[in-house]
Amino acid sequence: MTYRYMTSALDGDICVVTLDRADKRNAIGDAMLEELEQAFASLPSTVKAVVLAANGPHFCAGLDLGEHHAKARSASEFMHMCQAWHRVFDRIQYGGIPVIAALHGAVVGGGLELAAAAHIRVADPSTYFALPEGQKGIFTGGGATVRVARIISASRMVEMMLTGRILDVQAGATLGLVHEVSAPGACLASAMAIAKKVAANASLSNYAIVTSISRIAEMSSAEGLFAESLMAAVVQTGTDVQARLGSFVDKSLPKVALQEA
Ligand code: 1HE
Repeated sequence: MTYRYMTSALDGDICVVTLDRADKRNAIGDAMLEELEQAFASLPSTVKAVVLAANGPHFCAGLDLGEHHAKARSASEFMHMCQAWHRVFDRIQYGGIPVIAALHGAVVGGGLELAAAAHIRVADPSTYFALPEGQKGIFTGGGATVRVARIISASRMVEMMLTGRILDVQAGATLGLVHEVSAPGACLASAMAIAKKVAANASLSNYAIVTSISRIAEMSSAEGLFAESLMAAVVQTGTDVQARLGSFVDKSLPKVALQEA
């Protein structure tokens, strides 16, 4: 599949989806959003993890403000556009395939909303985060009030938006936006290494991890425990459970020990 604003390439059982609109800092317009949806909707069944990366000096500058200005969208047009972003980012988060984002430079506005839909975020030391919508006279519309607020807390997000505060990579790590800081220039390599490790897990376990934990976090304890037991029952009947447990029993599986990390 060829795209105008991104590339999608297979590296074994990893698919690398790369935002490729560096001249506009990977700002997301309507056409790019459609391509993003297509890229995640058309993952081959052999893919076990996705790395989401970006070309150019920044990961993503968020909504294409030039297009937004030119289109002068009505309230209902903007609502529909936001719902399209929600649909696409939901597909990324709940598609059942682990997504590892490789971040660098600006991860701002809708770029942060996109990164928040990924399951693991690896960041180059150059990475910084901001939600500058208030300064532009708009508001988040790509899911930040749900995803970013749940990661960093609603209170932190309110302060971040009111003040236009920019979080550097260390602040992002402290708040949970960054899971691993790579060596300078190595976020893609680090993300690929993590993706390979993740891809080696049982696919059904990965499916359960990426689809059920965030949803159960929104349930009551009673509902969550019930949902967990159902999910565990489904995973337990997966095809490679017996073989993997057998490797533990015959002691060929590596132990859970610090040196294995
Ligand atoms: C853009 C965009 C954009 C850059 N839409 N064209 N997002 C923001 O408020 C971020 C606005 N952008 C910036 O603050 C800066 O551009 C960056 C810090 C991201 C990058 O700075 P820099 O110096 O590397 O690049 P630049 O010179 O500012 O921009 C290069 C080009 O990219 C330039 O176009 P050119 O034709 O003049 O070369 C910029 O206009 C263009 N560009 N960012 C369109 N965002 C669902 S709601 C989501 C809400 C939001 O995401 S609001 C947007 C928040």
